[in-house]
This record gives sequence, structure tokens and C-alpha cells, in this order.
Amino acid sequence: GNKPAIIWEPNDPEEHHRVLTYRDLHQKVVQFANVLKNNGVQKGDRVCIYMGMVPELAIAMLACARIGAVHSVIFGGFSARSIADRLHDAQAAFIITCDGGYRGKKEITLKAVIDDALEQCRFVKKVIVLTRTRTPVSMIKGRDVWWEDEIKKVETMGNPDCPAEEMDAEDPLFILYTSGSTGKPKGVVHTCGGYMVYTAYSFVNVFQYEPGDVHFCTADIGWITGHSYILYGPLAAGATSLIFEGVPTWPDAGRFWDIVDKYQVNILYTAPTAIRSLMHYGTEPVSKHSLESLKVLGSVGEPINEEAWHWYAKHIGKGRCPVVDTWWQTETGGIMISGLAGITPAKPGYATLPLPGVQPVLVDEHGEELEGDDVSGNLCIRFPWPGMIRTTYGDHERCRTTYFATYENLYFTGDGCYRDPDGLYRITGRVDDVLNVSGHRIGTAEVENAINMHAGVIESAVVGYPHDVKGQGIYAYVIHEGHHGDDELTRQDILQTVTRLIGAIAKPDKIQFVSDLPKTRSGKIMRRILR
Ligand code: 7RM
Repeated sequence: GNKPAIIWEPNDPEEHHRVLTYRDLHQKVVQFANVLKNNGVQKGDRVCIYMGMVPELAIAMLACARIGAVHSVIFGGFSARSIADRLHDAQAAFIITCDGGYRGKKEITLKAVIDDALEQCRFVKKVIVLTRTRTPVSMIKGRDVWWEDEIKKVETMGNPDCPAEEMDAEDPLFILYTSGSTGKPKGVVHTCGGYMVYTAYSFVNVFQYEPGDVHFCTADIGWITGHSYILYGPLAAGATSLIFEGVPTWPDAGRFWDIVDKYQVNILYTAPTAIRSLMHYGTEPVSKHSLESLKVLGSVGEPINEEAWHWYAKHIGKGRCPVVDTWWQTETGGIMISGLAGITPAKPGYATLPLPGVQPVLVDEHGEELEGDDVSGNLCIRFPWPGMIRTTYGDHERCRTTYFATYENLYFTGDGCYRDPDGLYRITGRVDDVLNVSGHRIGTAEVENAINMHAGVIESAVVGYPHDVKGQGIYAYVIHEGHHGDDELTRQDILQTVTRLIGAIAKPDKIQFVSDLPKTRSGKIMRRILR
């Protein structure tokens, strides 16, 4: 119980950090689980969580799990409209949020965005609001309550116990929305038993976790990487997991390295986009730090280019730390193809080998299996694994057709892949209309729908293009009726529209006004030509 479960590093390095031992965390989870019960949350209810990277986010998720409620975390960058769509899809009547959040120099309003979302969601019964930034917020009588007040109520009750709800292994644990090739994000459902087994198994084996290790995964808990490798995997393994509220470049580009030295981090797990953005600052912000505690480095979210791989291994790992390039998806729950740190061979740009138990298959466009080595094809998985997607919330048929119908008896990942002469796997990127911008999955159709909502836009087509830092950038071709007017203003208006409808992460990097789009005879846009 005295072992640290969570170390929390705030956005502002001047603010005090926090350490929650396993005993502290348990006590806080029990307490907040009672808050949820007092507010009418029952087993099976969906609870939407829209918070910044504070320890209470982990507490809120675990409290849901404790009482059998299904959490659905929404990344803080999504707009009110995106939240409303997800609330409707999940029929979530409960929300946990913060007044605001800090991200580098920026302060983000969270409760205000929720308020806008709730204009369209009258079925929401309760909103629990944690104080973080003390920014003024509106609190609606009967609906909105303060986290702190609700905790006091539980304390006056003499802090009752809250036994963990007994769950079936196949009962849902959470829903997490992810983008696909259609305009509507899917609610990926993971279950209690398999997901926790798989995240713990993969965490321990891929990173070769040893008791006492401090693990720092820099992802946001709003994405699957944070769910699996900040929260569930490390905590199931009894590790110490670091939650960082801020961004890698504030107050300066040495922030990650400050944190590594301050807490003696042993395992660092980050994304190629973060590595590439830090590379731009040179080695000066790195060289001021020792980084001697590091034992293992991990990469996730997108293909890592060789230059970034070598920089990471040389300047951060000092040539001493194995680098594991981990391939997986929201739908797989945990790492599927990756090296085992220090045990299996590494090769820059390659995720390398399937985890023990995972059976990758490459198929050609006709669904024929490509056997042998030195072949490229679509990546599928042959046999079920504990962490696999169970359904897409509210639409099981959609889950079947998206993942299990393209190729008979196989799970289709949507990724292209090459198997080299040594049998090592290299992920080559999506083969569908999904973009990967800074490790964030964004559907081209979602962005197009948003652009098309803008008055005057007749049609649009969105494609990805190679981007130095983000991996992929978003390029939009737009047919606009008033386009002889002020192009720059129209461009800004379109960006505003996309930000309102999806969120700033989906804003196109480039907008080109065109008079027509290349199409097939059946009217399908020819993205290959646009790319
Ligand atoms: C964990 C996560 C999934 C998509 C996936 C790939 C891409 C993820 C790697 C990668 C090359 C990697 N889940 N991807 N990891 N590509 N090498 N190591 O990112 O659902 O958000 O995205 O990300 O295209 O299909 S996700």
C-alpha cells in the first residue's frame, strides 16, 4: 500500500507535484465511487469524462470501473459538437469534468464546452465538476455539482466502504471513440477481463518492467495509449505511473528530460511526433540532463522514421537503452507487434515481431494470404486475443463489417505492412481514408463533412501529405462558390468551422480552392490523384 501508484507532475513546474500511493489511490477511488453512487450512477451506466491530465481523472475512471459503470473519456481537444455526438451515441447521462485545464501557456475551458454540448443533450442528469483552474463557470441547479462538495458529503457519512462490483469478464469496462473511414466515429468497447489481462501482460513483457520501475507514458489519457499504458496496464502490474499535465515544450523543450531526472524515470513511452518536434531544438536542452535512470524507450502512434529513431536511441537512450517500436490500435486494446526490450532484435522503422500469442497475417487485395518473407500486404490478425474490440457501441453489425468482413476469418487492421527477409514487420501506414496527424487518428470523411457545413462550400476532398513534425498534415481541396472574394478570409472561416465541429486537432494545414475534383465515372473522388 505504501508503494507509489501515481506520480503527478503539474503543468507549471513551480506548482507542487503529488504522489498517490496504492493505499491513497484506493481510498480516493472508493470515496469517489460513493460520490458516483450518491449521484445515481449504477452498474452499466455510461459516464462521460472530459477532464485535463489531473490525478482525479484516473480516480474518476477507476471509480467507474469499481461500481461497474462504463467510462467514456473524451480528449480535451474535442469540441462541444463532438462531445454532443458522443453523448448521444453512448446515451451517457452522467458527466465528470473540470472547470478548466492547463496546457503549457494556454488555459482551456472544459466546463464551458460541456455547457455548449449539453444544449443539445437534455438527457444528461448530472455533471460533476472538479476545481482546477478556478475559472468562473455556470452551475445549473439540480444538474451541476462540485466534486469537492460531493466528497465532503461522503466524508460526513463517515467514509463508507464501497466493495467492488462483481463483474463478468465480458462485461464492458469502457467505450472509447475512434475515427474510421466514415464520417461518424465508432465507440470501441473493451471488457473488464480481457482488456486488463492484455494491458498488464503487454506492459510487463514489452517494457520488461521490473518491480520498482517508474513508468512515464507521455500520451493523453483521452487516447487509448493513456488508458492502456498510463492507467490499466501499469497499475494492474503494480508499477508507478507518471501523469504529466503539461506539454513537452513548455516552459522549454527540456521539460520531458527535467521530469525524467526529477522522478528517476526508468521507462519512457512517447510518440514519434513528440520526438521530431524536440529534435528541432537540437541536443542542447537534452545535454543539461543526466537521463541515467532510463532503461527502456518506447514509441507509439505512427510509423517512426529512421532519423527520429536514431536520435531517440542516441541522445535520449545514450546508446544504452533498447527502443521498442510498438504497433497497436484503439481496437486491439494493447500492443500487438513490438520488440521485447533488450530481448528481441530491434530494427529502426520496424515494429519487428508479434507479441507471443499474436498471429499477424499479410493478405493481398484479393484476400489471398501472402506467405514467406519479403512481402507487402494488408495487415490482419488471425486469432483472437484478450484485448480485442468486442463491439462498437450500439451497432454490433458495424463492428462486424468494419473489422471482420473484409477478409474471411480475419481481423482487418486497416494498415499496410511489409515483412522483411528476416520475418520482421514494418507498418507502412493506413490503407483506408484515415489520417494520422501527430499520432491522432482523424477520418478524412469527418473533416470533409465539417468543411462542407461551411456556407458557400460546395464540395471538398481531404488527403494527407507528409509533414516534418506531425507525420501527416491535412490538405483540403475545396470548391467554394464565392471563391473570387477574399480567399484568406474564407480560409479562416473554414478553419473556424472545423474547429467548432470537430476540434482544433482536425484543422487542415493547407486549403486549396479548386473549381473541380477528379472523380471516377461512378462519382468517387480519386484521392490517389489528389495526394
Ligand atoms: C496506439 C494507437 C492506430 C493507428 C494504427 C497505425 C498507427 C500506431 C504505430 C502505428 C506505425 C507504430 N492507437 N500506428 N502505432 N504505425 N508504427 N508503432 O495509436 O487507434 O489511435 O491509432 O496508428 O496506423 O492503425 S490509434
